[in-house]
Amino acid sequence: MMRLRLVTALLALSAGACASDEPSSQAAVEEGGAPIQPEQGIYGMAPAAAGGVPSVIMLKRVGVTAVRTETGSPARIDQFGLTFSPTRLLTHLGDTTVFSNSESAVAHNVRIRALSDGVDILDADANPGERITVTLPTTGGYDVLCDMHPGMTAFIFASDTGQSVFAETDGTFLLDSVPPGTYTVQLWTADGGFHDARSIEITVGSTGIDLTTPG
Ligand SMILES: [Cu+2]
Repeated sequence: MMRLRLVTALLALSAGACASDEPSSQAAVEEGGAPIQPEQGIYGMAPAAAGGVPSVIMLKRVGVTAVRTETGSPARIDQFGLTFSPTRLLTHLGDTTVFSNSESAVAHNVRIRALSDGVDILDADANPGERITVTLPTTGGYDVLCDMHPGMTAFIFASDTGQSVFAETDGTFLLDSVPPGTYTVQLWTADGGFHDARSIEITVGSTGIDLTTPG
C-alpha cells in the first residue's frame, strides 16, 4: 500500500509540474528525499528485489526500430580482491562481456547460470591475467559465480530493447532521456521472469508508472 500511495503522490507531483508555465530545468526532488524524477522520461515503482536480484524495466518504442549505438568496447567484469566488479551488469543481447582476472596470484573461476532453467552456460577457470569472453544466448537474468570462492557472486541481465534499467532494491526506478511517444514497457523479476508487456504513452516531461502489480 505504501508503494501505491507513493506513486500516486508522484503522479500528482508530475501533473503539477506539467501545469507550470516554466519548464523544469532539472529533475525535481521532493523535500524529504522522495525519488528523483527524470527531466524527460519515466519513473515509478516496480516490485522490490527478490533474493537480492533487482527488478528490470525494459522499454521499447512502438513502430520504431531501435538503432543500436556501438560503445566500441565490450562490457567488462573484473575479478579482483576476491570480488566481481561490478556486481551487476545490464547488457544487450548479442553483446560480449569480458571477464578479467586482475589478481596477481589468485586463481578464479567463472560460472554463469541462467535463472530461467538453472542451466550453466559457462564454466571456465580464470587464472591471474586471463580473460574470458562470453555472449549470453537469450534475454533474461544470469547468476555469476566463482566455484573457488563461494562469496563471489554477480548478476547479469541481457535485454533486447532500446532502453533498460535495474530498479533500486526497493523497486523505485527511473529511465531518463526518453523522447515522447508510444512505448511498451516490460517488467522482469527474479521470481516471476518476464511479465506481460503493457503500453505506455510518454509525454513531455516526467511520466509516472506503477509496475508493482505485474501482469
Ligand atoms: Cu574466485
